[in-house]
Amino acid sequence: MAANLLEVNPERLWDTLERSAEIGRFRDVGLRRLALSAEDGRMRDLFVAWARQAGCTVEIDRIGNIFARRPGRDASLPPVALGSHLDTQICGGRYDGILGVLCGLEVVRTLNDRGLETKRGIEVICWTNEEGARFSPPMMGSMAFAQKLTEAAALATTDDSGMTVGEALAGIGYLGAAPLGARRFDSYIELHIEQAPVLDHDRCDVGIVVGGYKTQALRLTIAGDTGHAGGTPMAMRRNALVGAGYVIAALNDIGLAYAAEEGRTTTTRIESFPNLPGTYAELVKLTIDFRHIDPKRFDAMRADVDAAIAAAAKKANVEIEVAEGWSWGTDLFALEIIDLLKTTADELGLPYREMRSQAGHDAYAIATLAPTAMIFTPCADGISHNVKEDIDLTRSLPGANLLLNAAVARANR
Ligand code: HGY
Ligand code: MN
Ligand code: MN
Repeated sequence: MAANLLEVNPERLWDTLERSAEIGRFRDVGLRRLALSAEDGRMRDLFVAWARQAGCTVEIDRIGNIFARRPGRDASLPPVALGSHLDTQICGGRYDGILGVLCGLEVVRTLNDRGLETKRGIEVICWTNEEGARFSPPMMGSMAFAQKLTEAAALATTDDSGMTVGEALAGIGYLGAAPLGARRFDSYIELHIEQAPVLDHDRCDVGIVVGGYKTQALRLTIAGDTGHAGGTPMAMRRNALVGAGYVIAALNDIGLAYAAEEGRTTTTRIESFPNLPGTYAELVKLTIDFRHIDPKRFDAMRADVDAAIAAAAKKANVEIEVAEGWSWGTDLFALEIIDLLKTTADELGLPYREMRSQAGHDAYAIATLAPTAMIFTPCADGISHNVKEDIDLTRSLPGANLLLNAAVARANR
């Protein structure tokens, strides 16, 4: 490696990851660290302590986003921002989001080791509630920061227990003072595990992400009528759960039909009322999610999804109301950052592949504010949002070193 190129400290990075995985441990190897839970609060406190020990100033904004800045020579210049999220899914893994935040911290620690000062500062960010598992929508903190979601709407969002985001933030001490979006970034580079099997199966250790799969969530309200499970003749029933069943099966068939061209469909959440033995459903709420690498084919997929919903309503003799949920993807990341990553990877002698993200990330919202791109590192068989999520540190170090050297090059340009 050329003399001026830097390397992270593998032992320290691994130790930091292992210590973070002790907070919210679930099913032994996984994590349950839902956004704004007590576990999320403890992980945030640990990250803030680490950042301060590394000489960073720390600010918290109104939605709990954490900004840990290592100052540069010229404080008038906006920093190079790194980071991701520390919250997890309910049966989450130890690396989704966390690897990106802690690789950002490792960049700071490595610069400290070498006594290197950069022209622009380096800022490591922890975005609030990327997963949207407890409070919907996903990427709440980064979208509120980018004004894609109002502060009031975000703070008023409730979880299944009725607690609001504002109450939960106050409860863990992260209802910050800094106004949303008041900070400027020179650029944003997010390192994240791929959460799909391409890099792992291709034995490639670095993905340079140029954009995302077009993604749409829909919230379906399926209305029928309840009745006696025994006495009601089949022909008289308007069972909302049957309507949901027809939608779920048809949606999966569409996903299978588009799978070869990189389409995906998923039914992610169902709520049914009364949901009791002896009777059947008068109301079902269903959340579905579909994605495609090609925006044009996405539109064809959407037409098929709409037709399937209409057919299910007819067949089950129920009404189905469709509300648009969150959507993202396709936004190309900034060519100047993509080129920086490619040039730096070449200097480091790192093979890489250009790719699109199948998952949503905070980088999508931040790409509307500053030149942005992502680095993917492999995870075992692409497993994620599952406690079996796993990485091989030696296959993650190339991405971490790419992040380090690209961030320094960008900060000193
Ligand atoms: O659904 C997503 O892609 C994100 O991980 N929440
Ligand atoms: Mn993530
Ligand atoms: Mn995730």
